[in-house]
Amino acid sequence: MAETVGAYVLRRLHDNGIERVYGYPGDGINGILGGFHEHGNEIEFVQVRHEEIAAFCATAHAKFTGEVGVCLATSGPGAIHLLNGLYDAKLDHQPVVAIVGQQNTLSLGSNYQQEVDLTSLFKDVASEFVQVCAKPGQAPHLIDRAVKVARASRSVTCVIFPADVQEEPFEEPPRAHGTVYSAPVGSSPRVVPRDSELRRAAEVLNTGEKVAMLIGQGAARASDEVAEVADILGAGVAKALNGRDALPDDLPFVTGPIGLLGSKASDQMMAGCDTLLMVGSSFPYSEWLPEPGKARGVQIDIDGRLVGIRYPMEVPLVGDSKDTLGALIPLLERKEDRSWREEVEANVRRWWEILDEQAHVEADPLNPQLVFHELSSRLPDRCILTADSGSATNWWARHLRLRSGMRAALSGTLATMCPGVPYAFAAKYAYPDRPVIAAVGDGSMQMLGMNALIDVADKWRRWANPQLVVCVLNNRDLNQVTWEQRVLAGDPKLEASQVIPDFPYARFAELIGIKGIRVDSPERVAPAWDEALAANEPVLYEAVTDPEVPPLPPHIEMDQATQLARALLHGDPASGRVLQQSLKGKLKEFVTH
Ligand SMILES: Cc1ncc(C[n+]2csc(CCOP(=O)(O)OP(=O)(O)O)c2C)c(N)n1
Ligand SMILES: [Mg+2]
Repeated sequence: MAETVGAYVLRRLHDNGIERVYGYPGDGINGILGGFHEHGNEIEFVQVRHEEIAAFCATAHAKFTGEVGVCLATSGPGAIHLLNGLYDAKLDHQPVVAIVGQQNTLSLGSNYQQEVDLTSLFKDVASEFVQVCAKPGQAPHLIDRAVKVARASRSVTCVIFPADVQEEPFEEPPRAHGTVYSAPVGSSPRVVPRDSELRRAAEVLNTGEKVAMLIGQGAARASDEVAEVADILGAGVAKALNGRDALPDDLPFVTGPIGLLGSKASDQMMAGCDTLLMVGSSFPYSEWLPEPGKARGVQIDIDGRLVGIRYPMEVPLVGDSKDTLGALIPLLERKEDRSWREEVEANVRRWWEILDEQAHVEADPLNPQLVFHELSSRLPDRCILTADSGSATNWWARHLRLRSGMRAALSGTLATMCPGVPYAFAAKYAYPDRPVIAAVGDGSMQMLGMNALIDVADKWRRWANPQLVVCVLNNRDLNQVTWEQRVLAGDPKLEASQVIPDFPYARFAELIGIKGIRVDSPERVAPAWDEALAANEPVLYEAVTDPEVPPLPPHIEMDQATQLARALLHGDPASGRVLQQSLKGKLKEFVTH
């Protein structure tokens, strides 16, 4: 029997190096699913609870492996469910291919059931490439290009397969005018700027006396070069959240995260520097960078579209971060005056002390910072960390001291809720031997995390090392937004929108067959981590935390303090406790004016 287009699609994906597809079935993709009977040994179908989980998994695969992630969904509702996860990939510049079904070609345009204009729907998220396969002979080049474009432009691409085309016999395109032949090949070129540009950059960096570096995910392959450049220039290094595993936190000159969720040491470095070297980052919040005009700037990015769009850079260098830094190093002069570096390192030491103090402030029943503080010293070697979006992201960003060889990811730019557990699940598929730890809010857990936990409970026996801990902060609140209402908008907490139902997360875990641990007193935090990290099965670590511990930015402007005061005076239901907690938390460390 001739091979169908559906089976061919899988064969061609495999020829392009794809080994795994995350997805959910539907009759709009039955032709492709049928192909797994033939190609299931070369390319694995991983079924998850929700198409959004599939898209997050494909994104996480790309983030952790650097390879293209693939997700598969049916026409109409299935395709629509993928979108949020795909936008996460798009905004964080990850290569992801979405394969989606469509109704039969003969029904299209008739207002048919589940007929959605998928090309229009995907046009924005897959802005680099979205195409419909109308004839079998198109399948080779559409699959090849979807993978090539995703890889080369680090973006999301989409191929739409009408159900009837999937069932047709596959035929190579005829050798005729108007047809094309493609190959599943790609190349990763060495991209370095011209010598003259490198010399200009070196002049700026050699002239500066107080150099600050900011690195992002683009520096991930360049840790050694980043550390060497920082040493030569006597610089400190701050990290955007997407680049938090690009350099370990136990180096004395690493100031840690930057921005609202950042460290005071990063803030002090950005405020005091005279030169900024940004590597592989498009950290969006420019108010946390030096004042425009106050520092001379050099930026390295692989994508010419992304240089000089956050800070008025003097020398943009378009190139691979590792190769470009490598080419720059011989041109740099070692700074003999180390006083700036010493100042940065002193601020870093002080910041870790502040975090330690913050973590030990009493709260009711638990200070969420203590949960991360105790985890930090226990992080297993080579672990993979994932975070969701919420107040936990603050503590995850600040308190966890990553060591060399560890990995970390979150939804950096879309900052969507829900990727925490799906990312952890996909990390286990990519690296079944490595311990994985996810940090998730109770709101995200209720929104999608619990569904993804069902996938964990279903699949963990396939992993060589079953260590996967999902830490849920049970604060019965959409806490990050509650604090944004107070501090940014000056409004009291709106209970109707902020309070969420209490739920027994640890018991839920037990119910679906994995270990659950509930922690609601400070003495239990550390022993519970020991127990969770020693378990030979996935664990849900439920921490019952206090929503009134403020996730404050590293410095608070006067107007933010005024907004908070306004919120508290205007009937915030927790005003007494908020004040008490803020004062206990040595608010003064954070106030600048
Ligand atoms: C899909 C989505 N919806 C809404 C938001 C806005 N938002 C950001 S953080 C947050 C609260 C998350 O609550 P939870 O998961 O309980 O974490 P917490 O802040 O309480 O630690 C919300 C609603 C978002 N980022 N993504
Ligand atoms: Mg919450």
